[in-house]
Amino acid sequence: MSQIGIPCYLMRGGTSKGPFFLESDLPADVATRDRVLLAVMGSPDPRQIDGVGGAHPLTSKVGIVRPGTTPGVDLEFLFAQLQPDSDVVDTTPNCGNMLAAAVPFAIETGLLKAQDGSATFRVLTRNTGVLSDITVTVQDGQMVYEGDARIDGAPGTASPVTINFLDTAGSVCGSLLPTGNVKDVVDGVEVTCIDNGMPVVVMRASDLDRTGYESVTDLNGDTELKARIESIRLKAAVLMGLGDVTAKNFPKMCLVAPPKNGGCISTRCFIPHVCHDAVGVLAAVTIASACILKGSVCDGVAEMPGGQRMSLSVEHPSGEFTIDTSLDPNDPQRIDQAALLRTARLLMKGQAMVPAHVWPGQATR
Ligand code: NQM
Repeated sequence: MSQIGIPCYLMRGGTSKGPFFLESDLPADVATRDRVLLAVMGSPDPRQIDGVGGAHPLTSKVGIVRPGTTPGVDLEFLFAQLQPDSDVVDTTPNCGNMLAAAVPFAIETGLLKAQDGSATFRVLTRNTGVLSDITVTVQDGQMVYEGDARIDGAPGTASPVTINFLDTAGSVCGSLLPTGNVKDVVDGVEVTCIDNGMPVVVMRASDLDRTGYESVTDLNGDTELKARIESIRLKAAVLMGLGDVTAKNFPKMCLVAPPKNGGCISTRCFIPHVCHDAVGVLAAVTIASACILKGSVCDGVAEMPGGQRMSLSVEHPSGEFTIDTSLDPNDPQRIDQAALLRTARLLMKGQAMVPAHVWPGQATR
């Protein structure tokens, strides 16, 4: 007694993981829903010891799914970013990694039905209105998880989940270059403020007296660098029209350096206060977009293959992330479609238990 059980599927999506819920299983009232999500994850607490969160931003994520509500949309996904040590539930940014688990979750729960073979669904990310076509493999009506696809940042191989993003420019900020400039100077550092699915402030690592090849551990311990980056972030966000982002999870802050392993650029991304072990999906799409723009801080740093369709490999601390881009024929400096490979897996299913007081009026079990 005195606990409420909520149907819940723990999913890995790309290089993130977290609980997934049907929207209809959560409180309709947003304030109550957020209290429930905080209780599920065990936030705020740096170890999230009283919840299922993994004490890291990449494992403090929640997926909320419902059927499509407009013609042509099969599924709707809402992403919630929580943090180990804060009580904020942020549904303003996208997450392409958690998105990779949305269709597998929907097949698991019977929300989507598919013929055997390769199945593609159109998914709306409600956080920003971004549409994507997501392809998975189905056998005997069940999601196939085993396969040969490999993504850096997740061990082993699995069945591919391909995501084709259709319209990412200005997802949160309203335009690709929200300051109106391809380059700005903040705190004496040249930056490119850009949003092609994720608001990102791109900076040359060398302009901050770093190589851009430092380890995640070294960067997370570099308090002087983190303080400079946070100062730039707060000011750049105002220029980007995002206002006071003290409690927001964007813009992400990305240090770039010339590629080292045959890719187009090397990255170290702060999300925004912890260095990512890899790189976010839409952050990578956005950084790749900055590489395409003449005059951005990536110009002269990135090594670009050229052509109207480019495979851009974004190097990160645990490998690389390839994005197959197709450029807008009317503006060859813009990506109009970005396709990429992820994998996902159902890790556990059952009920998430929360103390009864966080959801007043709901029956306990
Ligand atoms: O940029 C981390 C992740 C992400 C977000 C973050 C993401 C994206 O790796 O689309 O996937 O930037 O906080 O899951």
